[in-house]
Amino acid sequence: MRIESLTLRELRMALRAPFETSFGVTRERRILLAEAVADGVAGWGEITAGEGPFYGPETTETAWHVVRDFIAPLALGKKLASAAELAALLAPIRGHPMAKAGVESTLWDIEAQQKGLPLAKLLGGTLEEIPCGVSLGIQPTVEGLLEKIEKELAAGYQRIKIKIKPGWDVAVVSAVRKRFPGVKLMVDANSAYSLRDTAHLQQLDAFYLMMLEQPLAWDDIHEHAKLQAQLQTPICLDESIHNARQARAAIELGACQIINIKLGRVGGYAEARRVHDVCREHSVPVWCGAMLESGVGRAHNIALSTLPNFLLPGDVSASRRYWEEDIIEPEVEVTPEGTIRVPTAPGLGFAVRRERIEKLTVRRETWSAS
Ligand code: OSB
Ligand code: MG
Repeated sequence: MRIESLTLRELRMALRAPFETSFGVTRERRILLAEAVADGVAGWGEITAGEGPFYGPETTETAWHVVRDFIAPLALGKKLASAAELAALLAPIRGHPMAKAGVESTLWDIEAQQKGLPLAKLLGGTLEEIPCGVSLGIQPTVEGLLEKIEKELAAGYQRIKIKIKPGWDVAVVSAVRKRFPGVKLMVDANSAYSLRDTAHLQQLDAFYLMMLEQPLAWDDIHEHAKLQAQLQTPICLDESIHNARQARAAIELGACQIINIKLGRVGGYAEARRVHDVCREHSVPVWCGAMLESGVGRAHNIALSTLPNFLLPGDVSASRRYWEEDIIEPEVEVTPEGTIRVPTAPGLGFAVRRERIEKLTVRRETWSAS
């Protein structure tokens, strides 16, 4: 495939409800969509960088800069045998995995369309339905959180993840456990704690959680190993894992027992599959994390979640939990059993609603091969 053009768009999309984590509150997303054209076929991807550098170092603005000034010049006009080859072309760029992944994923969509395959099949996915959980932000009150959980369970979701931070942790988890003793439950700290909190975090062991996600620093592996040695609850790493090498280090050091894979955080499908494979070799289960994506990123998350070692319910859930109206058709829906059926049409398997995208676009730039 020869990459003829690349278009980047910024859309403003208001969330139906604010989403609060230990690092801040999000009310409106600045969604970045990448559209590439290769051999006359258009493919879509989403750059999942946040509005600010609070989950990871990338932002909407850094991603725009890196795509315009470095990724587009390296990719345009290049002839590739497959989408999997793009990562090597982009390797001279250090970091900026979300910017790279957003562009890389457009080529996987194109290759899947060219081969007449659903993206999941092109990736080597085996699941026809993926198990779904929800991620619930920090709420104004415990009672409000319990009501939200009740509603998500009634919708069928298979596991509940709650965001925690100092002051919203042990007592909240205790209340949730009391009300929902049998539910698959986990917590995500988004790096809100330090090793000094070890005794405090040990209290979570009483609630038989599936896992504690990213308790310590966003760039740490070593201290997570020290904490895991003193904790019964399995640690899951999110922020700290950017590639297969780091995944191997974390597993071999005993820093985690589970890994959350996000397409953006690891720089695209090529690396996501390598992280997946390293985990599988070590019998470490993975699940698909999410970043409040629009339908485009959501569709990619569904495809990724079909790989065989995605053994735990992920954070990929229905469009309507986030948006009044999504930008794909059909919207992502969840079955009463708490699963998403993987589309069987070639490529992403969802149609991109161009007229709606145009309406929401606040900035657009196109670069073409000469
Ligand atoms: O840590 O998984 C996270 C959202 C933004 C940034 C980081 C995270 C999250 C979520 C939300 O947990 C997952 C979702 O529902 O999209
Ligand atoms: Mg997380």
